[in-house]
Amino acid sequence: MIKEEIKKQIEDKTARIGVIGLGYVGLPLVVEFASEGFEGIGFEVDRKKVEAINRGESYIVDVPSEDVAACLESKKLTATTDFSKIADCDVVVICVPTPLRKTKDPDMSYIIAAGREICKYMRKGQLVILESTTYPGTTDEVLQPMFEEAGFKLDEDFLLAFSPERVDPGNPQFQTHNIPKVVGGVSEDSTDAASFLYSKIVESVHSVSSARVAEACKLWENTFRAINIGMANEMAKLCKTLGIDTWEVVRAAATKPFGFMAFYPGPGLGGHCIPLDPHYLSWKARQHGFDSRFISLAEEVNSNMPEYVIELASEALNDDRKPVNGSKVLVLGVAYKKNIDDMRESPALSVIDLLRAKGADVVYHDPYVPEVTFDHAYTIGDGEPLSNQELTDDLISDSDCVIICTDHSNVDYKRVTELSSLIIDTRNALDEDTRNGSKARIVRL
Ligand code: SAJ
Repeated sequence: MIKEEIKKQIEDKTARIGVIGLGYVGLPLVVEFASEGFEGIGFEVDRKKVEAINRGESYIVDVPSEDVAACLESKKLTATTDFSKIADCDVVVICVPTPLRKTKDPDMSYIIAAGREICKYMRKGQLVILESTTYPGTTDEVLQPMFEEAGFKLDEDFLLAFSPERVDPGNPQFQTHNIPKVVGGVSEDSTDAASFLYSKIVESVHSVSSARVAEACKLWENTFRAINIGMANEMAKLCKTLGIDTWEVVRAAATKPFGFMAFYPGPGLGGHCIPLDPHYLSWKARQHGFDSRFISLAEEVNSNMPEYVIELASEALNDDRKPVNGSKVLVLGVAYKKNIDDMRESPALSVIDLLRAKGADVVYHDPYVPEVTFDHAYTIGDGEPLSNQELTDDLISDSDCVIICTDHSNVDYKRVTELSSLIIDTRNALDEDTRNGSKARIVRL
């Protein structure tokens, strides 16, 4: 059985660690292993990423270039597009994307492609770990049969486990080493070896009984967020109906020191995880005839928020005897959440598209996002790209309505309230003093 041999290589750090996919998950991971004295080999299909790493440059916010350079210096890190080097690795960790198809079904193509590359170069004695977020059953139903069909026997020739990534890009407090790692193997030996490996780079490892438990754990974590954000969004509509300040209610509820976790309403659900991960769970559930209604309801509520924002803007412009059609609207902040430049699934894209479909003349200002493009398959407006406009006095005062979609910290909101006539604040970006001193009419979620 190969478990003891692999654990010995891990103990004396002769184990060569291959990481497939050098994005916001894979690059921090391979650098963490290399920094701990393991030889790390990064596999990427994107040659530009490989060349950057081999020049000692990082393209991931949480990985300083100095760390990459130091690992190169110590000859503990190389990046390559040559997947045949998988044969040299004792451990192979898969960190590839798991997007959704347009039909909201899981797109497993990246995991399958990585599995096929491993099959080509696999040899006896390797530990394979999947980190990409995916539905429960992927590791033992998709990857394990691939390796067995290639002639390898579990526990005798290879070990296989799942360990969810928990990277929170830009989070200064939690980085790879101090985020507890959940690990579940398709066999006891696999769980044991994979847990031992991660114990060398992470302060706390939580082993579970199977890969499916580990896969389900990750989806539970992120579905929890999507559903609670959905509840916050529904509460915002309910409070407005009752004439109650939503934000004041949440702030008050958050004083409860136990049994409550604050979530806040917003213009919708953005990012590369939360809008997508629950669909991996509900898709798998449907294969077994189970309808996960909370996931569907959260999706319905969250994906309706851009329309709700447009309703608020339309009603407010109507009060000024202005149709949306022909109105000048300034969207403030388009990234999917504050103080980052990431646009993936950003609800601001839907807000802009819906405004354009109603004939509004839309511009945006976002200090982090130089340009916005639209996927024509999804747009109902004209879908033309937009570029960031400087936040000049004229840009603000010329707008019939300002919609704050993302509450970046480095925007002078006081000036916006002094120069604009109508503001729709979807993020509670305007504090009480700013609101009280405002010349503009302010409508909040
Ligand atoms: N959002 C709300 N209201 C909230 C919280 C979030 O509308 O109360 C919106 C955000 O504006 C954003 C979307 O939901 O558009 C997702 O926000 P997020 O805070 O969940 O941010 P993400 O997508 O960066 O989530 C990541 C996740 N990390 C991983 O999946 C590894 C998530 O598990 C983390 O909990 C989250 O970061 C975090 O805590 O910041």
